[in-house]
Amino acid sequence: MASTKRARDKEMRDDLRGAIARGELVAHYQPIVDLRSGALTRLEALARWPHPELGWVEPTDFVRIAERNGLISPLRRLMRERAIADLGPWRRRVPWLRVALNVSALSLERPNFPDELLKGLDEQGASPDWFSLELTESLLLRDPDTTVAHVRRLRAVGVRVDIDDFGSGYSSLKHLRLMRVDSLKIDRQFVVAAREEPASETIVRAVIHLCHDLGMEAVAEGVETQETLETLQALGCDSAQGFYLGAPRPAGEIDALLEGWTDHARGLGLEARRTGTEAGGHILVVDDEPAILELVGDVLRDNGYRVETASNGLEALGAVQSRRPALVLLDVRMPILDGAEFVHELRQRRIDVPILIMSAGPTADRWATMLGVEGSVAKPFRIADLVAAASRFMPTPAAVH
Ligand code: G
Ligand code: MN
Repeated sequence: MASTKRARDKEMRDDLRGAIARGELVAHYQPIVDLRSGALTRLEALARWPHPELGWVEPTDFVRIAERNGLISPLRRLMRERAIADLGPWRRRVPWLRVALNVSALSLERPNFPDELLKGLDEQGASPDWFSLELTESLLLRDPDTTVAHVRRLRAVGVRVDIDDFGSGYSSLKHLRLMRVDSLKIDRQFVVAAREEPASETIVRAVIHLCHDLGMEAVAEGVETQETLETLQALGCDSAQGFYLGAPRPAGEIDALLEGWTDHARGLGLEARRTGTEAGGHILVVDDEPAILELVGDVLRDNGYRVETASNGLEALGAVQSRRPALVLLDVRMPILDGAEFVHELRQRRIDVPILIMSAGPTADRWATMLGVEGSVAKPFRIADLVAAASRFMPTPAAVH
């Protein structure tokens, strides 16, 4: 028996080695969706191996073989090169789109991992903000110091780092104490069961809170029904992925997916905004803190202004594209797309709107200068200051009766 298994393993290993060398592995892509705006934010690249006898082989069946036989590095490289080549044209349509690559902790802790990744991007004319890495915990962190240093370095240059399958396997709370990441992907076993099983719902709710309290985004995987989607929205989950939102599909089908995305998202009951340039004569307030949105919104409305709100840069981008505001009041630190990225995206689209940075104390002015925007309002501000700032850009409208 054992020898048969060994022979089979050896055969698989040789087949895999050949397939990688010949570039036969392909990537399928699955959408990750922002639940507030309905925007498609990332595509997870999932390796698929078309085996001549076995049909499509899933990563769970070949990544382990690759890891044990020194094939993981060439496999990762092949997937990365594929993903960059595929993503380039897609980003022309959806400029914030990133591709998510799965990386095991074992790969990440290799000494040359960040250099190799960044050099690879550079060679293909891509930049770090094209990417997110999904850390899978197929092994315990053997060398936490190196892993932490690599995560920090990659995030500092703009690569997103997310923890995959959170709550299962070896992914643990300890890692969150060790390092900052962008999001936790809540393992699908909890998401699938959340509707029926109170314990799972409690776990999902708690992980969402944990994410928000640590300044991270919560992502749910394995969304298979409308009911689950609604539960996640009610719990304040930021993003989601799953067969219901979109199954993994070959690169050749992604253009059509992007093309029809707005209608698709609307069909799911998500508010994907259409683009347009209708002038709004209103103020757009952007902050991830609901209390600030409420307060600033109330003050401005009391002073006769019309107000729209958005809770991150991505939502704000959608809002600006559908109804051009007369002024944007912009927070800097926000999940998904922060204030600086929002300004950058506006410039790329040649959209010119006056912006005032809302940020704590002296940093507000520094941010405004650095981003080259009209000015700032330092938090905490007095109501009179806020109204005075707004009236510099929009004449005070008649008070609302
Ligand atoms: O753990 P990770 O998220 O990397 O796993 C990705 C795998 O999960 C893919 O192989 C994909 O086909 C599968 N998958 C994607 N969406 C769903 C879903 O909604 N339900 C289930 N059961 N599997 C999914
Ligand atoms: Mn993943």
